[in-house]
Amino acid sequence: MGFAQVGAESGWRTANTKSIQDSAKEAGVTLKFSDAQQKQENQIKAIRSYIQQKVDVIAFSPVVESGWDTVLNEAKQANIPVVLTDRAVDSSDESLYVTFLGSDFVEEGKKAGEWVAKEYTDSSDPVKIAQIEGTTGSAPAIDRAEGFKTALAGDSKFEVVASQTGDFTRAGGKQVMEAMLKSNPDINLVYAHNDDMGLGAIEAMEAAGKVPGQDIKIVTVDAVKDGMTALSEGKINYIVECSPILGPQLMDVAQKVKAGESVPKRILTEETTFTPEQAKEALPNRQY
Ligand code: GYE
Repeated sequence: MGFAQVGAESGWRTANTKSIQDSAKEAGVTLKFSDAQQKQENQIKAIRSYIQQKVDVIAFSPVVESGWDTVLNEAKQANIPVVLTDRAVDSSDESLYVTFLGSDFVEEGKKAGEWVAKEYTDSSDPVKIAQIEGTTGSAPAIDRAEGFKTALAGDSKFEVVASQTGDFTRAGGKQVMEAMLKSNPDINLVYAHNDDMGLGAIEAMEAAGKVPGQDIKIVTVDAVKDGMTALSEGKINYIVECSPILGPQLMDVAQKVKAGESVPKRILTEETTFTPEQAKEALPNRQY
């Protein structure tokens, strides 16, 4: 298997890489692995080299949604099946990949928005929201924004006053939050598209003398260890889980595809949500 990973931008990604590498070993799959450092051109290069090496299966997590048709057609011409892992492409030609394995990001955004709606259900005051987006053009950034918006659309007291990308990194989240605190010092809530950006935002809030989780509420997506720890301490108020443990399912799918068996076109990951209390309970047994 040739696997073209996005990068090492977050705790989620590190856990995802480990899951893929460990499961390949366990399943006896020879893994060629590349890290694209969040650049599409690097992923395209890696995929082309896997085609040249005639691997049995190519799997990758597309850094952005668009611009894949050419290279995926090259894989198709070479008869190498492609498994989309974690993130989707926006291609209309579904014959370019055998399956898409990963989370429903729209649903995750909705869960975050539904929590916000519930949290402020008794208040009629305006709620000023700052959104820290994931990598521009990536499936999780697009879908998590959409789901969140949908969940809050019915109530005009919710207002997204600022929305900027933090590229899914802690440094990015911090930088964006610093700027937002200057332009919108009266925000009530931050919705960050992943834990790492939420953790960066916490640093910026504390440096500005605000108490994260109290002065400004925070909801994030992922539920990696550092995020769950901040949640258990009350610095984050709610986390929507997105599981990075895709390795075992990926190896299973790859082996079936190689054996000529059919697989479902969409394989969904099961996920939950966490309050601070639930984070405290879950943390001791959390593997990532
Ligand atoms: O939420 C974020 C990572 O694609 C689901 O990418 C993944 C996202 C995840 O950098 O932490």
